[in-house]
Amino acid sequence: ATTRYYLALDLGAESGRGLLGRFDGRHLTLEEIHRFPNGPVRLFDSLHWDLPRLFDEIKVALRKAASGGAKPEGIGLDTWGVDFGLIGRGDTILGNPVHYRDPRTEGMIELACSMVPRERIYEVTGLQFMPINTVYQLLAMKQAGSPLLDCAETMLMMPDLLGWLLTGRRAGELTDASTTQLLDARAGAWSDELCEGLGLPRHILPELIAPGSVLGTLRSPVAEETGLPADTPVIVPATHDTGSAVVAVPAAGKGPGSAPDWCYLSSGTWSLMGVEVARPIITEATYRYNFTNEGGVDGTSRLLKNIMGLWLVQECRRTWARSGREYSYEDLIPQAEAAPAFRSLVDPDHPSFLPPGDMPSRIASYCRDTGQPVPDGEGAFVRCALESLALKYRWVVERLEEVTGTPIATIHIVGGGARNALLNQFTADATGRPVLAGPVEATAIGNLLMQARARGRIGSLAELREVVARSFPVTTYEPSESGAWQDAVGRFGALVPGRG
Ligand code: LFR
Repeated sequence: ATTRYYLALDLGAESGRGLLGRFDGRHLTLEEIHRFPNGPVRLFDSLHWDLPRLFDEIKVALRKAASGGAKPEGIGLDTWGVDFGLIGRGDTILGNPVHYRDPRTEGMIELACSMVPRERIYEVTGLQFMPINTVYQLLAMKQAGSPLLDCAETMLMMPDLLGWLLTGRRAGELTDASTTQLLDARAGAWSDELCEGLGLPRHILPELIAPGSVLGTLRSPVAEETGLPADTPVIVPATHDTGSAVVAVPAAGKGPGSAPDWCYLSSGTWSLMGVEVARPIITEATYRYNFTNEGGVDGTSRLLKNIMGLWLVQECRRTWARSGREYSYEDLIPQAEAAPAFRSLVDPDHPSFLPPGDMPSRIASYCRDTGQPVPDGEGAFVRCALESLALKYRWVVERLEEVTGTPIATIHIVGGGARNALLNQFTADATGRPVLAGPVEATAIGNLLMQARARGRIGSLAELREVVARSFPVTTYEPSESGAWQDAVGRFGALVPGRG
């Protein structure tokens, strides 16, 4: 069989990678050809992404692909959601994209809901209310009288922005557009009603294109600089990383519209937990639980919830490192295992945990405020974070079942977090369901296989998932010790506010 090559550029909040995929029609193999760190850059009081450097790293990945001799028949980009850049006249980049953890969005949900009723915003978009959503970032710019908003011609989400730098074409890929909370979830089109109601410039929102489309080919300066042929197509996968990750869940044989008796948990900086459904589910209950409906491939929807995820641990590690205590996960996990069980629990999604900064002291204040002992020592903090995440997963699974009316038999954990065996076991134990962990590289795999599909090498989403199941191993964690978690489930439930 002919082997074909694809290049995935997968950018996360902590790091970015270039992965070369080799696909022989049945199996996919991966080779990481480039990796680089990512993170916020503080300028005065705001947090930015370093767009020029990110684009430069992408070009390094392209160059490495070219010098390796493989001629990819596609290049695809995916990144985290909600963040964007603005483009002005003459292809001027208007500032560096602002990081979603920047405090500018404080109070913006409340402001938006005073202009358009909260229920109406949800009814149209089906999106969970989170301060990080694009719509609140735009509203913050408008409130601040940002001169950039006045001269913007086009707003492009991060993957679209990088795709524009590669190809020169301005377009908005649908899955990432769905993270803005400006998209009409059912129509799959920008909501004129919300733009008007919130006073946001409708004209800067780009033409929308579906995942699996060809964005364009490389601009000739990019081709020359990197050594890749100028006719190399840039294909949009699900450019929202979570969308790509869910594409690559190895639920063999299950395609869109089939009963969601499995759920996914895409585990990276965030934990995104939910089910794939044939159309958005926007009900009183999903509103109350603040569940989101994000756009997927082939018209599917991801009914899910954002859970703060391993960010809690990442930010603890950064805090400790600042005081000279550098720990790897390999150091921390055994300490967490040795720490006493169920001593202190937190709701991982408490708003105080969202911004960057000293995480241990925020966890400590949460424990104090809720009458629990403050964790003593690194292991105890990590144990608290992992147990609390597992308990939140259970909370979400139960509500997903309630909303869809379908029992969830298994939990597929994909992404870097699937490496965390302790958290996987906690999740199986807390939820009483088997956990299938892997692949770790789901996002890049979904990106690569959507490119292969766009080139006609794979048929349906179900077939694509069979390729994943065939190509990458999965580790099963059976639930045990479920009894030990019962008391913690009750204590945890009391910490989660009604809206969740
Ligand atoms: C995961 C993710 C989530 C999104 C968050 C912020 O990487 O894309 O889906 O809610 O990052 O963009």
